Amino acid sequence: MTVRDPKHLTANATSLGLRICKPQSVRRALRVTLLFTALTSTPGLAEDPNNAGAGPVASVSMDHNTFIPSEITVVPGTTVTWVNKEDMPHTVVHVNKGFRSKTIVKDAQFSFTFTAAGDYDYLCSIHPNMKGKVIVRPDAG
Ligand SMILES: [Cu+2]
Repeated sequence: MTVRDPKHLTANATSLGLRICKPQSVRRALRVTLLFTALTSTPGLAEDPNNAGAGPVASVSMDHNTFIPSEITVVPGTTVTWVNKEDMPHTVVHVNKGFRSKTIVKDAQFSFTFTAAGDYDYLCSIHPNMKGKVIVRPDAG
């Protein structure tokens, strides 16, 4: 055997390894996604609308391309529910990526429970001029 042959084999093994590795990471990503789906659909978690009565609640309407009220102040642990009142579809997207709704059609809603104090600026990704803010403060209310 010449020196060149093992090198050649190594190169083959590497490309083979990459080929094997790729589906594995896809499978792992899928498993993580499934786990995440299972967790978020577990009753009792914040995003479950059935859990809305467990803590303080607040609601924001979406109408006339506006979040109403555009700014609300709540205590930590409050579940805020956005309800779309008009035919125009909207989304609720936190600018710092803490939460993000799917497209909310008329009469549909999205909820998020705010556990940490802070200012949460959000907008509608379909109409970026449509903005709102949730202020979470322990001394609110
Ligand atoms: Cu919108």
